[in-house]
Amino acid sequence: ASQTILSEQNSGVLKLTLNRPEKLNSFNEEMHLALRAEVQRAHDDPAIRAVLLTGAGRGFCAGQDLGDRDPRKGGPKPDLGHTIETFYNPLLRLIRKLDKPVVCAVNGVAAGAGANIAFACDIVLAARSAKFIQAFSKIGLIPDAGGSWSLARILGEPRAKALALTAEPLMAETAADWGLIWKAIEDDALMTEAEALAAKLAAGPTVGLGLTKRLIQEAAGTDLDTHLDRERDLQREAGFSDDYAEGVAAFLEKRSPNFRGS
Ligand code: T3D
Repeated sequence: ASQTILSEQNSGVLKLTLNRPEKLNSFNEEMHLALRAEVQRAHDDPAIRAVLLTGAGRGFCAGQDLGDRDPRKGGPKPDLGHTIETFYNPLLRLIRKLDKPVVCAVNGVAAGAGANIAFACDIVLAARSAKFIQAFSKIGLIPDAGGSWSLARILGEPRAKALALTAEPLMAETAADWGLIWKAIEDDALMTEAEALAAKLAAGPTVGLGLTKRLIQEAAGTDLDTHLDRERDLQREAGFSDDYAEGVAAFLEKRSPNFRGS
């Protein structure tokens, strides 16, 4: 197994830690492949009911490892379209398609694709000292890993353009005020809170939570009329889940539900 991703599975939560702290957890090929394999495992294994993504050391993730892109080493110019197609796009699609909640605990600086991978997760908590940087413009690139899409969609053009064109750091608290993330949290409370949240989601009605994620993601790309039909269809599916029956029974019996994720 790769040491670039630390993987722990506990009570339905798959905790994944980006683990190249000396390079601020920037992505080399090994880490790309290891992270994708772990998210795929979350997809395939019914015992996994939530994912928690974080970083080792003082940073969350500094995007692509630029040491692997050193132009001074000579050779042809790299085909970055190929690496996006091979690594970042499949990862982004996998996170968005995973019918289970993905919590991201941004423990420190998140730059380039590192910031945009965080924004693709479902619930993002960040340490108050963490900052988000669209570092791409500093090296002549465009925001990838879904960044130009999520920033424009969440923030609108004025803020999206300013962040992307200037690469100015955005502090966690402002990111929360702007709706880019869920919450900024005191640094020393981040992991406790993120783990509690992931555990709570993993003990939840997994079918209903997955369908909820799907519906909310679909909403921006559809009209209300079409979307009302989707809500009907997915509510039908949720209503057939065992966890719905358990949720209603528990309510009527005035006790806590015991959701099994089916
Ligand atoms: O190539 C493709 O496949 C296309 C896809 C691109 C996706 C992208 O993500 S492009 C954007 C790549 N990322 C960046 O441009 C960010 C580069 N890093 C930084 O700007 C800064 O490191 C930070 C603002 C993130 C943090 O600054 P600071 O001062 O807190 O830390 P530092 O001293 O710069 O970094 C600490 C160490 O991590 C340092 O190594 P050293 O000197 O102690 O041996 C630094 O070189 C290393 N590091 C940080 N980021 C990267 C990195 N090494 C390789 N690649 C990095 N991206």
